[in-house]
Amino acid sequence: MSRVAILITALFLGAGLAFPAGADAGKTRSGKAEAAATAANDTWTAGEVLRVEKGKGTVTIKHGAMPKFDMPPMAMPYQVKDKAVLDQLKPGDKIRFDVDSVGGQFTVLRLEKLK
Ligand SMILES: [Cu+2]
Repeated sequence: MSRVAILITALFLGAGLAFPAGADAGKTRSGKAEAAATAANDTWTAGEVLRVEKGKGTVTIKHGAMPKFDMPPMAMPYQVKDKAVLDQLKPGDKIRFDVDSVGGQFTVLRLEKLK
């Protein structure tokens, strides 16, 4: 799942760079607008739960690239805004999640399990 997302992102970036400004300006503009809209609307990142620490209120997630924060694929612990979510997670769960910086800490705002 995460590899597919990375591949799609790479394709968008590649397509944006492949068209030089000039002769095909119209095509370039629409292509870039489309890529930008996709990036802006889709802030979900695919990942897998590695560890749940209710005491700390964190979940450690192995995740794909997160363009929003210039994050490469990695595994790291995240704070969770809604601690009740931690009760529904276990290591190995495939998820998608959305992160924002809250008080200087990367915090999971939304999280969904994938089947
Ligand atoms: Cu990360």
